[in-house]
Amino acid sequence: MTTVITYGTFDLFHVGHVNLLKRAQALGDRLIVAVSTDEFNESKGKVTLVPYEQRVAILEACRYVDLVIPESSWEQKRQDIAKHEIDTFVMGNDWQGKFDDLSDLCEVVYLDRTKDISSSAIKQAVLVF
Ligand code: C2G
Repeated sequence: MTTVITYGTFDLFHVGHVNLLKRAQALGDRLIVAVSTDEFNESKGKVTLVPYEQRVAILEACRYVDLVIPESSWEQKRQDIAKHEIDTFVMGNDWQGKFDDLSDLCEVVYLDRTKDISSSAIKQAVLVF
């Protein structure tokens, strides 16, 4: 059994997230998603509209996701990879190269982002509406 992991905020869940998760899940038998906690997002300088518990519930309802865990620090990835026996680490290519240091532990894959959609664009559109 091969296990894939990916990390993110997943605020205002949208088709870009779905496309990422679908392709990530296709790279193995099981997909784990580490969701940024509200506190971690604050440290990222990221304002989220959807609280952590709701972002977890939405991801757990996604057919491509097998397990959701909290992401509370930048440094936890190596520990997560060991603990969950990860074979493949996946991120969208806006992170291209940023996690290559993990390649001694597992395969590192960057997938093309879905064009013309983002949580921040949705926020902007809602504010204007
Ligand atoms: N994504 C995508 N296409 C989009 C928007 C997002 O493929 N149109 C991908 C991102 O590349 C990322 C994932 O969806 O891999 C989650 O995106 P965010 O919620 O914006 O995650 P981010 O804030 O980048 O947090 O430690 C890593 C961080 O937690 C990543």
